[in-house]
Amino acid sequence: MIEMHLALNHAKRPATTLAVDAALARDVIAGLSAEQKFLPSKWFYDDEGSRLFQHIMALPEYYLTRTELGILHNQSGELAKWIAPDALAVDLIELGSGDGAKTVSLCEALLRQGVQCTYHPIDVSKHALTDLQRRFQAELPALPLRPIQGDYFERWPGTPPSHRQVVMLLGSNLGNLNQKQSVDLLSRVRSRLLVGDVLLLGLDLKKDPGMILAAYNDSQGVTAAFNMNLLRRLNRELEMDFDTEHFSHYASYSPLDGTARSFLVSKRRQTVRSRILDREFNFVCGETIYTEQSQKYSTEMITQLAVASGFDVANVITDDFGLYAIAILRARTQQATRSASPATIFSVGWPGFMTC
Ligand code: AVJ
Repeated sequence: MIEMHLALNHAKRPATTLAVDAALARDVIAGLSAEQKFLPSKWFYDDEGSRLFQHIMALPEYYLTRTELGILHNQSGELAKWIAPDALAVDLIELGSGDGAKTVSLCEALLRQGVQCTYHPIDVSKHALTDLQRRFQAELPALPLRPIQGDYFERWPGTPPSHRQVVMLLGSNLGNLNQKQSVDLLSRVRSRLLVGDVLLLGLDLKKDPGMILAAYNDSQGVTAAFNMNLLRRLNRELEMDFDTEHFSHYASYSPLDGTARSFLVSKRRQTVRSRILDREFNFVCGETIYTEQSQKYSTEMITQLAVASGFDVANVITDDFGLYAIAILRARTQQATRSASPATIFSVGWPGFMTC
């Protein structure tokens, strides 16, 4: 149905027609037609969105990035011991490596401890991988580097069974997924691993709710601009007519479920159209679009997530203030995960909310 609409509208157009991302079109139609409107947060990251996120990471209120970097830097020796507990050679596979800035000190520590290690950074951004290659060439030329551009699971590196695979998913990126999506992703990772292989997860922890809320509602309004940029993207890529003056940013954090949520709020009753989609969407005054969830975890939740996905928690390493964690999970034998049904797994303050 959707493809037909797109094709028809394209046929009517002159040669200057926009290249429409069919997945974006589908997500927008589904999300803006829902009873509670929503848009998946993965669409934040066009060029401008990526630039704004770089800015967010440097904000005083956004403690996540610098705290994680601190753990990777200050506790790299300790982390290295968990990554390479035996004499096996290590294949370090990073999902969403970006430019590799945060992983250098960890790799350095591995080499320092005499671990035979190959680094396989995977990222969708070619640009980020080029920066990564330059950085590692300059700072750690001795490390064998095998960058992979594309989708994690399509491009998963083949490594010898005699090697220990160590997968890293950092940056609190898992937090954007709801509990089912998280278990699905970690289970897919688990399916690529052998018993004893390791998964390192960078996760934000539950803490003072005011501190968390401030991280998603910064005083300079950069997070608001980041959220609002999604509407600008839809205007450009789907020829929509959102007037960003008539929407505002709203962030919430609930200590009950540990979920920070971002919304765009319609400041008035209005109708937004897309010529390309041949649709219009009505908003009443105060109606919200749910654009992002950022999960905060307790140690119990980390354990539940691990167990539900076929892992054991080997250790949880935090900064001195307990703000942020790098959880070290170990792939365990599969049958231990078959007992509980997903509905009963998350008994500790993590009720199932809608997909976003
Ligand atoms: C990139 C998903 C970790 O959820 O904290 C930052 C994105 N959104 N401010 C997060 C984000 C608003 C970020 N992650």
